[in-house]
Formats: sequence, structure tokens, C-alpha cells
Amino acid sequence: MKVYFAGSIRGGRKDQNKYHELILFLSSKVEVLTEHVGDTGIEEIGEQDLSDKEIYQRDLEWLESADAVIAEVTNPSLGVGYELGMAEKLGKPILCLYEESSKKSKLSAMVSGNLKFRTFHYHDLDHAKEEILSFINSLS
Ligand code: 6K6
Repeated sequence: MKVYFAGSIRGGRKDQNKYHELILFLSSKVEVLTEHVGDTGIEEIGEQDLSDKEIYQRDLEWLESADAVIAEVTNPSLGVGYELGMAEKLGKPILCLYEESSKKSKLSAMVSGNLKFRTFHYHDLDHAKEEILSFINSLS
């Protein structure tokens, strides 16, 4: 099974360690197409050999080929929002993970109000991993 993991890049990298841990966990179960989303220093290193147009085209191809999409949506990101809309139109099963905490920004109604998304509010990463397992198992 191929999973497209989406997480904020230019929207802000404060949750990158969470993405990294969730991607590591996910990679032990399925093929993750977007492992770079959890990489430390992606903004500094960038994908220097790729233009924005090439990144967009490559990511869209991966999204089309994915069996499912998992998005960490706690940190708002234009790119992740775009990917979620595209994934919905492509008919992909979608899990959105949101860390429940009063300090975080409120989740967009365009995510929480969309009944086609499986949106899960988690307390810690173990809680999120349990939900990831349940989501993956529901697809096989
Ligand atoms: C270098 C410097 C800044 O960004 C880079 C490399 N950019 C990207 N590389 C790979 N995927 C990207 C890149 N920018 C956005 N994406 C895709 O959009 C990822 O799949 C993320 O899920 C999402 C993040 O969007 P933004 O708007 O937060 O960047």
C-alpha cells in the first residue's frame, strides 16, 4: 500500500519532529511516498535540484498514485489544504490528524466539517499511531 503523508513545509516547520516520528512509524507498515515531509532542514536544503513547478508536478503524480492520504493538519498549510482538496476529488481515503491542545490554532471548518475526511483529534503521538493503524487496517 502506498500512502501520501502531507504536512506543513512553508506553512511552518514547528511540528516537523512529529511528522518525522509518524512517518517512521508509517514506513514500518506501508510505503510512504513523501518521507521528505518529516526531514529536518528541508527548508534550508530545499529540493535544490527541483523548481517549484517540478515539486508541484512530482507531488501531484505521487498523490494520484497513492492508495490513501494521511495529513497532519495541526499547523495550517496552504499546500496541505490544496492536497486534501485534490485527494478528495481523486477519491482517495483520507485521514486527518489534529493535535488537540488549547495552545494550537483551531482546525479549519473546511477540514473538520468535511464528512468525507476521517478527522481524528489526538492527545499524543502514540494515540495518533493507534489511529493510523486502525485507518490502514480498514483499507486492506
Ligand atoms: C524547499 C524549501 C521550501 O520547500 C522546499 C521543498 N518543497 C517541497 N518539497 C516537497 N513537497 C512539498 C514542498 N512544498 C510543498 N510540498 C507539499 O505541500 C508537501 O507534500 C506538503 O504536504 C505540502 C506542504 O505545503 P506548504 O504550503 O506548507 O509548503
